[in-house]
Amino acid sequence: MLCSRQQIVPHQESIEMTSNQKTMETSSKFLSLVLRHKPEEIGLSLDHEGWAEVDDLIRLANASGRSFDRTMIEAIVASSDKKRFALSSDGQRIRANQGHSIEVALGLPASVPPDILYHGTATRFLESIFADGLHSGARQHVHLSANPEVARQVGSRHGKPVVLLVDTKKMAAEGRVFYIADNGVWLTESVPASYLSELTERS
Ligand code: HQG
Repeated sequence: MLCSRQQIVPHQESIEMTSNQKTMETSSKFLSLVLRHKPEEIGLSLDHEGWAEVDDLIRLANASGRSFDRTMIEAIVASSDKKRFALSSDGQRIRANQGHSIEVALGLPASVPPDILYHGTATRFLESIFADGLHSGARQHVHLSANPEVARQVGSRHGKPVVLLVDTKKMAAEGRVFYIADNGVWLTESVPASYLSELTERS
């Protein structure tokens, strides 16, 4: 369900890009769209773990007017700054590593998080977050980062960034479950406000 605050913002664009980079960026956004959110946009089928057949993806993407081939897909998978996508070991299937709004079973094992993780958001969401906690909204999970700088970049996609400290040690001790995606992003169902504090110079 899309809440009013939930605008899934696609990847940030760099300021200067060559036309090749631009094509890769556009194609990567398209892959995010069909592998995380709307496979039906091109009639693609994902299995319950989120995998699509690469041959189907290429055929359907081309039928929808985009220029895709295996070389381009492999280049996007290899060059994605956030390792957004993974190919199966035989190279026949592809899926997004995380960030889905459609329900998929990523099959990630529960993992013990570091004592603290970070969540980047925008200042305009703070009041609501400290009232209701962090919710996954349109996505399947709340996304947390081990690195405050990465969290700040994630937050800046939504406005003036602010970084929240998440007391993951306490959450884990109280039985809350965490997963780490293949690209290092930490995932959890939700974060009640009592585990959150704002990262300041002093903290
Ligand atoms: C906020 C990118 C008000 C939450 C990144 C966030 C990430 C609330 C926004 C990945 C709230 C959701 C995910 C509440 C949460 N009240 N606002 N109670 N609870 N929010 O885009 O974490 O480039 O769905 O703070 O790197 O920003 O796409 O999540 O600001 O890993 O590969 O609601 O997306 O990866 O926004 O980003 P999003 P996110 P990609």
